[in-house]
Amino acid sequence: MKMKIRNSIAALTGFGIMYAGTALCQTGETWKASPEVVEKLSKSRTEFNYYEEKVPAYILPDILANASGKKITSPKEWKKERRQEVLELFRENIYGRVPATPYTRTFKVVNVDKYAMNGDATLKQVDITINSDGKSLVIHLTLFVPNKAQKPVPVFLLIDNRGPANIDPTRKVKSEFWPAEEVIARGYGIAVFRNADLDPDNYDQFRDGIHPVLDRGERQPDAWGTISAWAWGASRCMDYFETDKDIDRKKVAVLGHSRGGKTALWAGAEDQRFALVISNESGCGGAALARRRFGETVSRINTSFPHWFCSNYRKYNNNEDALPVDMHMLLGLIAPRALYVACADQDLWGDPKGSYLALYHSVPLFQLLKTKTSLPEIMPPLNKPVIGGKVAFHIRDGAHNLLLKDWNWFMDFADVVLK
Ligand code: GTR
Repeated sequence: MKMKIRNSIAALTGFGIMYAGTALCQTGETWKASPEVVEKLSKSRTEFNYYEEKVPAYILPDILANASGKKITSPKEWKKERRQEVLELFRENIYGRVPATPYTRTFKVVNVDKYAMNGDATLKQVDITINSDGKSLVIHLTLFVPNKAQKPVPVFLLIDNRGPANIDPTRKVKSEFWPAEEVIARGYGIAVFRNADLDPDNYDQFRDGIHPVLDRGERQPDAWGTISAWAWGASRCMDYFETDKDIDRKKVAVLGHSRGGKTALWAGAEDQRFALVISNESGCGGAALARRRFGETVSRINTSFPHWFCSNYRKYNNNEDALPVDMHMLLGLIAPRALYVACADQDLWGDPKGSYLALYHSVPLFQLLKTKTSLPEIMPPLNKPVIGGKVAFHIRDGAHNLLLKDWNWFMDFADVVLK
């Protein structure tokens, strides 16, 4: 049953939520893509859609129903049955499965500076070594904790997908991408590891990084891709946090930008120890609804980055409607924990509106799990973050990037949900 609904944001059907790709009739202040940006991007990438009115009609899978259409009506049903099923669907079809290979891990604090940042913070550098069957890999974790803290602190863990200049432990080079001083000043710990420690970001048939350490036998269509490997690395950092008395292990936020944002979402879905998940401009394969086919598409991402996802994901190239999930369900896997989705107005490639809609349609799950969460149907205006209980969203002016402005809004939310 497919029908196009005009001038209405959504209509409930027996199967899910139906959407129209037509311009929505909205009252109140809201963000709309600048026509100049739309035109410019459309000209530079002619095979992709940047026009809201050209988004096809689509039906989202019902976040509160199981595979046979039966409604999930209680937190118990979700936690005991459906959560695991949804997680499996994302493993099987998008990110791939982590191998069950046994491994050991050790933590070695290789450097401590109690007078970092002119005495404001303590720096710890920790080598997390993974060993399996004589093969090993080291994750280099950098962590600052505020010296004036009277008790264990909440911490932000950034999955760094940029160069080392963004995460300088000596603080000679500073970057808004990882604004350590500002985060320490607000009473949080701040940590980072490089995604490349887990898996260098190139398509090499999975011959480097963690793959040769843990992969066994022939590679399967649901074998973990690079994003899953990076997310697994975030969990190994979490393992370390659980041993560090300066850190409040119940208040760890995982955060990433762009491909790192996709990774943060998957890390939070797989590992429920993360109390707050922050996705900055994660786009396709992250927060943006795949079915909208706005900006980057499944087919494009699987072609440009064939190593990011499991090979099953390619079944959905130009075939998004066949996906048994969409990204509102990925966001739902974070519930009832806290979740922040952020976008930038020039980054239409990452589909800001599709990211907001995914967040909006994850809300019923946060509500089922008895959190006081709600969001307006219409997207907030530029530079006006919206906090709706356990979820938050902003669209910042400017280019695809992670800036101090974003971090400040993330910390405002953390002040509410973590402190
Ligand atoms: C782009 C890619 C996006 C996003 C981005 C990034 O080339 O198409 O999905 O991940 O890279 O990571 O900066």
